[in-house]
Amino acid sequence: MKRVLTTCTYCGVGCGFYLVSNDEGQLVGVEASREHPVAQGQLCVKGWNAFQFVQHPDRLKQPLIRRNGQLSPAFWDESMKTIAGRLKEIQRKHGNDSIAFFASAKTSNEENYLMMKLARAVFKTNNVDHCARLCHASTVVGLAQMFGSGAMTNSISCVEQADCILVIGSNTTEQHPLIGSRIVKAVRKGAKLIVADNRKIRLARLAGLHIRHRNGTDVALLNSMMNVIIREGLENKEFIADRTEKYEEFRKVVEKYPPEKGASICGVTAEEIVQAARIYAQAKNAMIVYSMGITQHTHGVDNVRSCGNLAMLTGNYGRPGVGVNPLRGQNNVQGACDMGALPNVFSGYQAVTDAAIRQKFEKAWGVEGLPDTPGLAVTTALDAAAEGKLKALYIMGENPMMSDPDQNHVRKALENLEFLAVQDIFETPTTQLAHVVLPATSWAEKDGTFTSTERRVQRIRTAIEPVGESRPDWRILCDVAMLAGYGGMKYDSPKEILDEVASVTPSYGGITFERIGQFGLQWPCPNKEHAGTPILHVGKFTRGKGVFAAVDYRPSVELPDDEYPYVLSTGRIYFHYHTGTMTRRSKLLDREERFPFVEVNENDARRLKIRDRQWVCVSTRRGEVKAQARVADVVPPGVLFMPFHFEEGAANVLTINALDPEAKIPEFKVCAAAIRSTP
Ligand SMILES: Nc1nc2c(c(=O)[nH]1)N[C@H]1C(S)=C(S)[C@@H](COP(=O)(O)OP(=O)(O)OC[C@H]3O[C@@H](n4cnc5c(=O)[nH]c(N)nc54)[C@H](O)[C@@H]3O)O[C@H]1N2
Ligand SMILES: Nc1nc2c(c(=O)[nH]1)N[C@H]1C(S)=C(S)[C@@H](COP(=O)(O)OP(=O)(O)OC[C@H]3O[C@@H](n4cnc5c(=O)[nH]c(N)nc54)[C@H](O)[C@@H]3O)O[C@H]1N2
Ligand code: SF4
Ligand SMILES: [Mo]
Repeated sequence: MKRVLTTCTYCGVGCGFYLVSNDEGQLVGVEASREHPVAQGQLCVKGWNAFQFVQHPDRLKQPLIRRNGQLSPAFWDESMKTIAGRLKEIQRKHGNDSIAFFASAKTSNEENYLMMKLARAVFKTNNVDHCARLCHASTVVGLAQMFGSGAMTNSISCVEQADCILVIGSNTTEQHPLIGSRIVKAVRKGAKLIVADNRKIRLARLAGLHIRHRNGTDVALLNSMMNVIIREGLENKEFIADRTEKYEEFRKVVEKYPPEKGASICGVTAEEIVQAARIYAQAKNAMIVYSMGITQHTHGVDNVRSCGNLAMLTGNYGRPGVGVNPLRGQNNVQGACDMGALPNVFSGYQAVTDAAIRQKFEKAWGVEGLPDTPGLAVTTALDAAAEGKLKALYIMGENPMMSDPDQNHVRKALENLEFLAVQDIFETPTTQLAHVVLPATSWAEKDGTFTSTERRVQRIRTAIEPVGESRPDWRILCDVAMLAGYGGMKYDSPKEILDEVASVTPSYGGITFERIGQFGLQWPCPNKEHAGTPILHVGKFTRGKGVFAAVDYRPSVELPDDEYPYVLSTGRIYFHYHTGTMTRRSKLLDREERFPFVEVNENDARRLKIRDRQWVCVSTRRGEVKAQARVADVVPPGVLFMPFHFEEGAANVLTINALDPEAKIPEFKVCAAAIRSTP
């Protein structure tokens, strides 16, 4: 048996464990690491089963090229030449910005860095983005403006040092299980827990206060809480005076939200709001934990700002057990953002609009004329494709047919492209529309680094040989660059790539394979002597002073009416991961949840004569899907909840392609829907 220490490929908690393989090179299991600072010898069910999909017979084993309408096996050589050739041709014909690149939060930092380098240095476009757009784009925009950094302010270990934890729009025990278990531990030790989420998630049962406000009303809720805090003199006047600016403008807006007003917008009682405000503001150390319930709205950035405001108002920054903690979702979504797989920044959030920064990258990469205007995002690139303005798309490790809103719109967009290349480990509804499909190796077959939600940069290590003819994403990207005529992307290993990242990225300046060692380093880590940074904004915000934001409540764009009387909210469950490509190919996980389902409140179900486990039809203005009803009191009356893991009952057939104006994140959490039983 061989044991290789690596990092979990599923969520952003970033647990470390050993992958175990036998003499035949077959992965046979996972062994926990007691020494790992986050996992501490534990894992969730996805971690324990993370080896199962890797050598699944369905793995893509050779490239595919579309011939006479059919995808058929091809040689690497021909496939790579086709990709480089077609992209160059389309660039010549339609201009640099007719091509877009989707990087991947499932792949390594090194691979994301190369994808953004390929887009910018070789094809001279800023059209590069990844699934953070569908996830924490609101966080990256909102928190960066207020504090100068869009990452989690504190570390996972801080959870146990908090006296009060406000969990708002995060189903932590299912989606970030090893953070969820720390919250449970903290509560057992006496921390006060407030859950603001209208679903009865597991943490809600443990909470001293469970606020079940209407989806999409968080700004009103938080403004009202802050109204109470100011009214009762519970704000931290010293912190406000010393460390913040624009307080007065903010206070004027908050004054408009007495708890009675918040209560009527949110559908809760004023008393609950007052109680929440007091519990949070009176705690010595209060921590906010949030995720998709906050970000995935057309007012996602405003929601994020409200969370930032609440923590500033009470001085909860810059020490253990406090802060604003957006739990980043994918294993490496923090890293993909850090690496600049975003349309407006190079690695380390260095703006493409800054001439000095562009010059630095031009010199480092040996190129001229790096593009200076922000490019298209995942969502706006698909819109551009649907309108015929975008002509080619190169996707590495994303499945937009399943993960972007309004599947019919996405299909139309992808079918409209002159050229689509997709690099994945399995066939997906997205690869099915491609002109060329490339088989990538999975995380178990390559070296590199992932950055977890607490900014911890950790190693992944090769445990087994590549499956079939698959190749690591980083090698594929280097070859595309070379075939497209660029000589500046030749590397022998991911280690060399990370060294280049460190040389151009201040926050990663001191991060190397050697220094990461067994347990990683938390950025900012500016130089080789620096020990990393577990807590941000100590003594001073990254940008200097923290800026309060004056935000007003704006309703979601599509609210229930007579025809579509329910609010449909979408999300995820413990046993499955995203578009299901990996978890649905893991025996144990697949056995737990096999069918698409929709949660319905028991009162609604009674009225509609829908029984538990009965098949129903859920419809919106975009389309309809069949799913099993889960009748319980998890969702409140008037709300339906569907996970988006199931291809045969895809939630994103139903969702609305409405975007936050600043972050361009879709409103995955609210649209109007109808439900009926199927004959
Ligand atoms: N098992 C599993 N774990 C995962 C993933 C997975 O697919 N499966 N995906 C990973 C990724 S990429 C991400 S981004 C995270 C996401 O992790 P989470 O954000 O925790 O997951 P979601 O289920 O999308 O939504 C969380 C909660 O938001 C609530 N919510 C919906 N609308 C609102 C609202 O308007 N206000 C408030 N306050 N709450 C609302 C929902 O009721 C839900 O309970 O999970 C990561 N971990
Ligand atoms: N309705 C609804 N839709 C949502 C959400 C929601 O809450 N509701 N949440 C959104 C969020 S937060 C997110 S993060 C997105 C996720 O959206 P996606 O990123 O599109 O979803 P994944 O299933 O994680 O897709 C990753 C793809 O990468 C492949 N892959 C895995 N490892 C590798 C590798 O090493 N190399 C390569 N090349 N490929 C690899 C997988 O097989 C899979 O096809 O979904 C979004 N969509
Ligand atoms: S909590 Fe997240 S990182 Fe840890 S084992 Fe589970 S899925 Fe993997
Ligand atoms: Mo995500």
